[in-house]
Parts: sequence; structure tokens; C-alpha cells
Amino acid sequence: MSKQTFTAMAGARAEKEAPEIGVGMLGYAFMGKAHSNAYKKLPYMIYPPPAVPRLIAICGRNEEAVAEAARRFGYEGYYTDWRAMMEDDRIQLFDNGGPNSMHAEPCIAAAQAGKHVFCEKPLARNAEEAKAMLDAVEKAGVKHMVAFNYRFVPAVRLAYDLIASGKLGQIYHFRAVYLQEWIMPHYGTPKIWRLDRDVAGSGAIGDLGAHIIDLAHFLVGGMKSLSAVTRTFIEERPLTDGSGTGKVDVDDAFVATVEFENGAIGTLESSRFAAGRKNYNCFEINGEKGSIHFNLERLNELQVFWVGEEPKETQGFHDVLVTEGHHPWLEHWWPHGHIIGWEHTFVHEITHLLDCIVNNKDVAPYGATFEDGYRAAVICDAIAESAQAKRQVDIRY
Ligand code: SOE
Repeated sequence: MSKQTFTAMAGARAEKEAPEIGVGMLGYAFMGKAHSNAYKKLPYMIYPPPAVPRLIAICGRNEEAVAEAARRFGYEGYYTDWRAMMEDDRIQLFDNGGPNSMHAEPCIAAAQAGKHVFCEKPLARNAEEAKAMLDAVEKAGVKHMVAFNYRFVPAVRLAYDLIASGKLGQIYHFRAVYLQEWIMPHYGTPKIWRLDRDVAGSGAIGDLGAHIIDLAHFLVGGMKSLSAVTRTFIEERPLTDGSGTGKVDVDDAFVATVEFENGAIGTLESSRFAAGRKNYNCFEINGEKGSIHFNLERLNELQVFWVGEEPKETQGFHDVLVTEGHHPWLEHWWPHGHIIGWEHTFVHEITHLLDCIVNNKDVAPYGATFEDGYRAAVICDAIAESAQAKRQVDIRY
């Protein structure tokens, strides 16, 4: 790994050189933009950074579009064939922001080429594919992380720390919803890749459900069994090439009841037919000593209730504005009350990964590893299996 003298900037001074990590990015759409933004912002906001990302190349099939993305985001070059990235020794970290059907083969090849691997969620289209990816990264001995970025919302990490400290006591309930609206009839959304089983693997289950499943694992623990129901509300959609219509073969929504290994019970629900819900990832945890409530659409806040800590006249949930310097990650941003946003979760998670790479630290428990990605895939498969069989299913890894 080449060294780069980190020039001191206004304010704090870097005590030591920050190593450089060459990044190869697959995908230049939504996640390519979110990840590239994080790589560029990280070195001067998380200061001094654990490493300085060097944007070697971005990859996409359409040469004109990917060349434009390379110019826009500041990559040194671009590829139209991801296989070429595997031969590029300047790339130490392979970042997969492609559609779900493009996760397994390139990530496995990157691991086999000795590159660390960062993959967008869901890790794969199903548990079998996810397991093959997990086996490849473990065999290669490279660092691996899945972009379950909501673990890196300061308020969510605060919830994790509160639970880990025993502040909630025994956990009784975890209930989470992840609701959006962008494929409802009034949007006229055609059969895009997220609605195509061959590409996405599933619909709301893998796209939104995977996030709240991972948060359930992160905050409460493993699941023992579940019962689920799914629905596809619009069964035919216009094809994106305008050649007619196609049958929708993925779920538009699911609801599940779950039993956790530690005795807690809960519910999980995801839908993209929840009118008015824009990106409403919301959970509540009820414990013996109190409760925690989080809403991604108000991501700088955490609502808490502590048993017996309030005079009875003022009993009730209260809002914590998670923007103090002592709150997770906030020391790197602004004075309290100057809130941060969705994009900053990518800065945090990528900083964590770079730190783990250059300092040989474990990605777990704060970051989601490919094992976490596999566990989420098993639950996603179980939701589809239970809904199809119309019965409760036990979780088997
Ligand atoms: C679309 O549903 C989407 O972009 C998801 O794919 C992301 O994971 C989520 O963070 C926001 O919504």
C-alpha cells in the first residue's frame, strides 16, 4: 500500500502519514454516487483519516455514461468490464454498488484476487448465493463488509451502545417497519430491476426488509422462527424498453411475526405501497427498563423512555437530539444541533472499513460482515418460504 504524506490543513494537524487505499467502484448510479461522495468527503471530515481513498476506477457497461461518471466523481479511469478491475493491482478495495444479480461473481473474483470487498445490500439474491460469497471472502482472508449503512446512523449506534450497556435490561419486543411509496399506481413505475426477480432476487423483502432484518440482528440478536405474508399489488408493469408489459414476479410488501433466540418477539414489515412514507425506516425496542424508538426520516433524533427515572408527573418518551460531540461519529461534524443526513452514514461506514483494513481490526460487531449479509439472506428466504407455504418456518443457517 503506497504511502501518501498527508498535507496538514487548516485546524487539526495529522500526526502521522495516512496510508492510501486504491478503490475500484462497480456501478455509477444511486449507490455509486453515495459511495463516491463518501470516499471524497471522508479524508477531510474524518480527520486525520485512517486512510485516504484513491479513486482508481469506476466500472459500468455503458462507456459514455461511466466515462462521464469517472469525470464527475474524480476517478482516475474507468472500465466497462469488471473483470479488468481484478487485474488492476492499484485497487486494494473492490466496492460493489451494482444491481443484486451483479453482487456474487464480481465480489468472489475480487476476493480471489486478494482484494478487500465492500458490497451493497442485500448481499445476494438468496442465501445460497450469499453463502458462496461468505465462503470466498473467508477463504481469501480479506476484509469484507455489507453496506447496511443504517448501523452507522449515530442515533442507531447510540441505541446499540445503550442496549449493550444493559440500560434496557431484558429485551421483550423489536418491531420495525421500512415503508416507501415510489412504486404505487400514481408513480407508474415500469418493471425496473428492483421489480425483476432474476435481477433483484425479491422485492421489498430484500430491498427494504434486509435493512430492518440486519438492524434486528444488530440490536436484538438472532431469530429462531417466523411467520410471514407477502403481496404483489400490481401484477403487470410496462417493460422499461417500451416493448409491452411484463409480469411482476417479486413481492411489493411483506409482514412477518418473529421469535428471537433470546425470547424476545416482534414484527417486521416492509412495503413500497405506503402512501406518504418516503424512506420510513422506523423501529421500537421495548425492554425491562425502558424503550427506544427511531425514525430514519428524523435520523438525528432518538426517542427514549426509562422506567422509574421520571417524576410520575412527567412520565413519557422524550426526544434526544443525537448531535452532541460525545455521540457516535458527531465529533467529526458540526456543533450540537447542526444536524447531519443520510449521506453521512456512508462516510461513517466506509471510514470504519478503511480503519479495519489498514489497522487489521474486525469489521464486526459495528459493521455488517458478509456473515451478517448471509444471515439476513437466510431470513429473507424464510419470509418468502413462510408466505408461500402459509406456515411458520424455523430459521436454519
Ligand atoms: C430503494 O428502495 C432504496 O434505495 C434502497 O435500495 C436503499 O437500500 C435504502 O436505503 C433507500 O431506498
